[in-house]
Amino acid sequence: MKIQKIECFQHLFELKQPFQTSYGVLSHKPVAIYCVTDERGNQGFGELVALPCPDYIEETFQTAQVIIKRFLVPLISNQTIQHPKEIRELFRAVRGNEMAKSALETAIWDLYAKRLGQSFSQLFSVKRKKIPVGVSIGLQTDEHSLLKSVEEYVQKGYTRVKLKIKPGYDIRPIQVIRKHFPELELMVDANSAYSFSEKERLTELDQYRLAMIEQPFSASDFLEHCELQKEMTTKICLDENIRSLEDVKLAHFLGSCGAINLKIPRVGGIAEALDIVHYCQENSLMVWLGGMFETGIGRSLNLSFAAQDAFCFPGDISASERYFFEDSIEETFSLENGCLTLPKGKGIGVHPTLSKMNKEVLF
Ligand code: OSB
Ligand code: MG
Repeated sequence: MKIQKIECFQHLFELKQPFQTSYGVLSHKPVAIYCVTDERGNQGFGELVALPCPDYIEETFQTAQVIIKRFLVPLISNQTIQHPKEIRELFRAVRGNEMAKSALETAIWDLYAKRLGQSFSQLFSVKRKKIPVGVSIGLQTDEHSLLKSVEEYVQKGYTRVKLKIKPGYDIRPIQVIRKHFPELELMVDANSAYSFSEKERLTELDQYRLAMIEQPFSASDFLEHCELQKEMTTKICLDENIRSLEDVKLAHFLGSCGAINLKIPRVGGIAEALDIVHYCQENSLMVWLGGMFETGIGRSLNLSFAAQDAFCFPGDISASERYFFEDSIEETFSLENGCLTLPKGKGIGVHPTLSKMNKEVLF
């Protein structure tokens, strides 16, 4: 197929409730949907999920847009490709910037699947029609709102709860949740908020039957995570650290974690994500699918991807109603018995609603 046109559709999505993590509050999320068109007029769509500030990883919404426009688009304009896996090679000259790469790479996978007349489920050899999902809860101001929030999501049917923590907001909230929800599948995510000297706070969490502790230390550290994992039964899960299969191999070799939070955009796209899933399966390393407050385009991809057999732990894939007042697609994904149902159409399987968005033709 030949890449004949690339457009960008932008919109600022307001969150229903501001989301607070150890690094800041998010009340609005700028989103860009990239549309890639081939010589037959087929279109593929990919979502840029980067956040406004460089406080999760280095990339931001704006830096990713510059990288896409100035460096990535010229690498694929007018190119003829046989398979979307070639995109990773074409992009190799650009270092890092995985979320920028993923926005285009996932769009080209969508385009490829549509040309073949296949859904992503077919392309990823997925047999499941629905998958159980979990929810990620931001830092809460007090115990009452924390419990109310957990209660609400449990009642809606979410099968696993992830609580954001930071030093000083960790042991107590977990005690409170455990007291009221002794059987809940519960985990925490620190988004690199801890230093090694604070590791006793983390080892103390070992007694609360948490499914895992996500990313306590810095995003480039493998050694301190390894030290901590040696001292704990609870699995350490790496998120920010993992940008490629190489990172997964290093973490596994050193014993820095017992689980990987895989996000397609954080590893540069579907080709790398598939390699990671394969490696984790071969090496019995737990892998599950994380989220980036996606709108519908990104969410539908996540759903099809997380339905692969390798994923046995509920992903951070919320129902459509959870985050935003509006969406980037016509369809809505609703919770039924703790599960979301996979999209059925070709490629990402949903219909983008781009008419209200700001359009820019990049090529
Ligand atoms: O650390 O997993 C994270 C959202 C944005 C950036 C980083 C993270 C998150 C979440 C929410 O935890 C996941 C989601 O529901 O999309
Ligand atoms: Mg995380």
